[in-house]
Amino acid sequence: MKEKSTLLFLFFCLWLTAAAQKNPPAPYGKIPAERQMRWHELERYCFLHFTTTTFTDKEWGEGSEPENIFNPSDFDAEQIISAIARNGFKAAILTCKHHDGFCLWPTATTEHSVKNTAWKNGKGDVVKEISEACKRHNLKFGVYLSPWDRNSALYGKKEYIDLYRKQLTELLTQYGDIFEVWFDGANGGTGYYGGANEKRVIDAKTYYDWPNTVSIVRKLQPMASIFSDVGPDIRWCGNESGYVQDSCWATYKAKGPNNEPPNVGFTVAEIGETGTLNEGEWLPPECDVSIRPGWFYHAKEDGKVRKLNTRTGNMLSLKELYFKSIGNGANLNLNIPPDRRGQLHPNDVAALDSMGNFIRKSFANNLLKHASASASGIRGNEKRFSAPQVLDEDKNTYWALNDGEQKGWLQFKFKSPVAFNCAEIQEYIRLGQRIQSFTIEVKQGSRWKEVFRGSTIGYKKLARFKTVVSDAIRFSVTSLACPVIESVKLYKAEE
Ligand code: FUL
Repeated sequence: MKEKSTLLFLFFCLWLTAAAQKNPPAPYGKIPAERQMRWHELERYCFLHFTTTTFTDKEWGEGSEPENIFNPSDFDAEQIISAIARNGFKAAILTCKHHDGFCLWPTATTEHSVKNTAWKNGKGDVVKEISEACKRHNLKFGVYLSPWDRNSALYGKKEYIDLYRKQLTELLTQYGDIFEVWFDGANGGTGYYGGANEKRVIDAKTYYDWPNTVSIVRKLQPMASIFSDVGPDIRWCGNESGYVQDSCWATYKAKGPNNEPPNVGFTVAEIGETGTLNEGEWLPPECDVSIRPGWFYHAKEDGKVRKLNTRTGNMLSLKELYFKSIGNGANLNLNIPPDRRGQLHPNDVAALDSMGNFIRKSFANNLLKHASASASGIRGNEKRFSAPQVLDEDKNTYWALNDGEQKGWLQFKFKSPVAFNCAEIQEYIRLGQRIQSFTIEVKQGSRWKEVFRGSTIGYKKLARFKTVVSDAIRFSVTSLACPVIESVKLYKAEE
């Protein structure tokens, strides 16, 4: 009798396990919020650094610049935004106020703004014109508001935090939907500070009281993702050179120097490049990097704009930027600074066009559209978790294995051999980032030949290898929990 009930119980457990495989896998670890999902899908956008330093030829303004220094001779938001839009960038983030404290909009909080310039007789508003051009071109718009303000007499005091929050509130209420709010961690110390001309050192761990500033953003723009060294939605990638490591987790637990608690402007930067496995929050990296050596426009750098294929000094090429950021699961925030006219310089436009063309041509033709797909297994033997689900355009379908199966493969076959050199793989990250390692092999005669060995995948991985000609490709994974692959594509990218 006892044996019989044990047996029944065992069958019941087996049935329960089998039944569970009919359902989608449970999420693994931390997963993205909806606002972060929207942010991932943008992939690339442009930073616009523009302020008094465009006219003084400096990078960091001191805060003492007379307002009238800001005087673009022919500001043209349409010229700027149309160049960004036609090259496939999905948004623009404007330095509404940089460290010099000069506000590009007629704020009520300070006299140090466009309203006290001769530009447009003090009636101009760069934030308005850029945000409206973004709307016309169906781009999202984001704001950078430097916490460090070298102009304000209040900087360093409690009152400055109130002023900063008022400025943020103006930006978040007067210019439509904001997709990203960018909090810079730089705090250099010395400044004009209303004429005091002194060094003001703040405690980056406490002074800004970030949680209360974050709640203003949440209240006024709930779908905006907030960027900083520590998130809460997007993390700094840890460098300004435009890359994350090949092995990169969207999850991230920041560390402060000397094991102190981390904060904005107070982290061990390198951890941003890799993220942290099984630790911290879903905090994917953004690579912010300039198309020129500096963040602001300087005529002397006109010959140093990044090139598509070759490095400029030690600056990565535009192609490298693309593959080392987006190709490793990060987003790319490529800075392209307006010049003294208030337009993008022709060299920068040409560079942007070359990058846009490269991406458009390289990724226009997904060769797997003509392939058949099979897999090492299918979760619950359900069609909705089968191999062909990675080939459709539906972002909500995927291939998955049974719980407990952490290794598996997908195989794609062509009717006749094709030439290719780049695979694009996406995990279904709404259920977490799972893949720890993978290989890509191609069939050569009767043997499989490995052409790529990689680590993480996450939102997107671009695996590049030497052009091969083959009629079959196998993608094998090792996963932290059963693999959940949303899409696999194959391209012959331009060399
Ligand atoms: C840094 C700033 O100091 C640079 O000027 C630039 O704005 C860059 C994006 O962030 O921390």
